[in-house]
Amino acid sequence: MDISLQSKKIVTIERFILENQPVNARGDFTNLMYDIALAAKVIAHKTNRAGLLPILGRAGATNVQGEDQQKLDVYADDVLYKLCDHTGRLCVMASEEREDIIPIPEGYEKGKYVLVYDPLDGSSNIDVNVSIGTIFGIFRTLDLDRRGRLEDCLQPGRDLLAAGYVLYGSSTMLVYSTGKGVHGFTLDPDIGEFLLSHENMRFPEPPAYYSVNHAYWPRWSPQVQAYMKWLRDGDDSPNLSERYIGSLVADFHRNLLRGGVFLYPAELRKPQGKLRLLYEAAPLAYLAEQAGGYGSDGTQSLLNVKPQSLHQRVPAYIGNRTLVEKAEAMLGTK
Ligand code: AHM
Ligand code: MG
Repeated sequence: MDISLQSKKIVTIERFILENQPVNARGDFTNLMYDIALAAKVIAHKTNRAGLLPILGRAGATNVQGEDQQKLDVYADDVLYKLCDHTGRLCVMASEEREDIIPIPEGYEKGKYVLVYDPLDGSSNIDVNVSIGTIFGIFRTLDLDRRGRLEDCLQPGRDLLAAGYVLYGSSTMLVYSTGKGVHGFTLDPDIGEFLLSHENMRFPEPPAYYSVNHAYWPRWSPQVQAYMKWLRDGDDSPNLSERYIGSLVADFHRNLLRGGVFLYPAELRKPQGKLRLLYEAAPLAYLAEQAGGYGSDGTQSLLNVKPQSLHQRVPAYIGNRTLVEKAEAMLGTK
């Protein structure tokens, strides 16, 4: 444990959630946030040992079963599911890892919330020890009967009650918003607690970075190419440096701290882009707005796009408001 007693206060995520819950809250929402924070710790415990399991497995053969060999993204999906399915707080879930909605199993009470998540985004980076993340969003169910239907999951980002991400990086951080600013917590692994480390995060001005996969240059429209040039050396541009990890949570987090824009544009032959609206683009656009930034599909706020299907993809421009509005202007849509 290495908590500096010079800091004014030490605030655990539990205390912060409790103190910031809506006045008449009955605790379900607060407890759901605890569940997610716990899932984050369990997943972090495993990701921190990525690469070790096969070694440890051979050494201590007693307790190594099939699940230790599981791919980490499947493991993370399972952890979130198993921590949330039986609590009576959720009505239905949806995960990037699963084709269909995830019903609450028979025999368990259903609650009024809907959880959508990408359990481990950027998982192709695991094997090369690059930061990865979990992204989540919480809606209220639209259904008084709490049947847990597809349409309860297909809500626009504008209707999110909360969204956040967990970054498994040099330290593990949980960053979330319930519509009252964006707050970041760092996991102290010794005491197993997320402690408030970044209160009220805002995209700084002037921004420093743009993040895009430049290898796709030939696939972009002339307007997208012109915008990329502007970001770098346009007349009234902040002359940004490029930083691209290829791991969405890590790229977004760096830009939130340093200022910048993350881009995954439409391509000429893939106009829908790559990112998933429900599990990736909408939650991060929600956080961006809460941090004074903006998320757009190039034509409109990502928060206004209503998903038509669970795994719908969408082009995405997310970061400092000035940079994203410039994208909309240069793409000729505004
Ligand atoms: P995934 O959900 O299959 O992990 O893919 C999403 C990831 C993001 O983390 C990242 O921003 C993007 O894919 C990188 O894509 P690319 O390799 O095309 O640059
Ligand atoms: Mg993903």
